[in-house]
Amino acid sequence: MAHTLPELKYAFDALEPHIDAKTMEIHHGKHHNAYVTKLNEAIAGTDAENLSIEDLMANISKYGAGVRNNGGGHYNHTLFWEILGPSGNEPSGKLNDAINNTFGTLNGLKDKVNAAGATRFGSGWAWLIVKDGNLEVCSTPNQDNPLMDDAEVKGTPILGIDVWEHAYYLHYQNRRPDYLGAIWNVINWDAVAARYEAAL
Ligand code: MN3
Repeated sequence: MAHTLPELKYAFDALEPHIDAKTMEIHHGKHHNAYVTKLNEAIAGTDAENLSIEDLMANISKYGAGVRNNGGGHYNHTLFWEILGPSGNEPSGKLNDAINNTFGTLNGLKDKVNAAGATRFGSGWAWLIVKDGNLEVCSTPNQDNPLMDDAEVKGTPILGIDVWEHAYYLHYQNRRPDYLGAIWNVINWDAVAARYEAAL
């Protein structure tokens, strides 16, 4: 089964001014597209061709760096586009209760995710995951993610923030904390809540 680049459900400029249109266009059309192309090349003719992207992540230790980096890149960016959106709403329902129970407030959660992203050296991702029914914040290097069978902290990702420089450099240059501060204006919490309920 060949993997395909998912279409964005909003325009490249829909997340302005927090994420600029040029960054979105390059990030989706060039970076993510390259992960998909290289993943398909890396799995061609192997048993990995028959696995869903989630099953591939859950068995990633059996495969080489090409499958890991490009498969992780495809999974991570697919999730990223889904949990972003122009409307910038607030968490509600069960997810909101869980956030308040675990982190005190929504700002408590944001602080933890921002700290995880700001302290991830080099390139990687900051995550909100469901682990044993509870919310937890962690980060991963490169294109790794918490679904991988050899991840340091394992769980089901429900929100992921890309902290590679390609995600923010055109608009924020080296100011990763400014990007992390702004991205909360364009989180689609309905999508995060749907992922949360599915993970329970
Ligand atoms: Mn990226």
